[in-house]
Amino acid sequence: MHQSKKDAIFAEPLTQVSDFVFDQNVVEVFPDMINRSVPGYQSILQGIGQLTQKFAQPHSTIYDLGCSLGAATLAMRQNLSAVNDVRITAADNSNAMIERCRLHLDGYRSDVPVDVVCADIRELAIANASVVTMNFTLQFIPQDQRQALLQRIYDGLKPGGVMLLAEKFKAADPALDEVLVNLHHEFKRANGYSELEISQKRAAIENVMRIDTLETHQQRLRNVGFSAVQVWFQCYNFTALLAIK
Ligand code: GEK
Repeated sequence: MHQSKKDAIFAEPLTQVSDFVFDQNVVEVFPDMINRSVPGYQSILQGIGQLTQKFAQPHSTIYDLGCSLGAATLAMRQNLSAVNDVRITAADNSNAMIERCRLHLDGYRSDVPVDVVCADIRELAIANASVVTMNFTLQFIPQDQRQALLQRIYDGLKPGGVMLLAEKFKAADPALDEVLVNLHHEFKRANGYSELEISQKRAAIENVMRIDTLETHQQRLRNVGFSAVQVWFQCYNFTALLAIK
């Protein structure tokens, strides 16, 4: 990973906080932002690599949907070298992210081909897949479109294939949710974010990132056909699930 600049996007008071967008300013600080904001991010990437090694099938395609700078693609690619005739499609609809992602992946050697595409994942064809990763991306898809997207992923997976889904979630009980939210804010404070940064980021993200309960995620995965659904990681209100076809 290139040395990332420090995220100070919300450090100064803003008269009006606009909706969050994945633009060039965010690209410049993205690795620092996600590492200081998402508890367990590195552990989740490591687990994605391990699970990819277990579930990748020869002659199949591996997908990284909402790839940003390609961190999950890299984690998967490092664990794929021994799998025969496999390729990765990494997709994101932010052009700024995709351009930097290409540069970033070029910085590492691998025999596994990667197609980096600028596309809306709601329109991307998914076929012959053995692993589909959505690492903190479904939360940016409108809630009423999530099931249709998951259905297309399920339909595009081969039998025995896996979907790796990581999301911020909310606890069904409001009092317990507050406990988790506070733990997360303490995590951000401990990583150097100020109260102002935490509250302005929250205002910027609330219209673009809608979070579901864990139960909603699990039910939706079952609704589209996944028979085996399992949480494999959780830290505060951040979780990673695997769902096997
Ligand atoms: C990581 N997975 O580092 N189509 C394609 N991309 C989208 C869409 C869409 N409809 N909506 C949002 N995105 C990465 C981190 S970040 C998570 C993923 C975060 C993209 C968006 O442009 C951004 O790059 C990514 O989803 C979400 O493992 O910033 O919290």
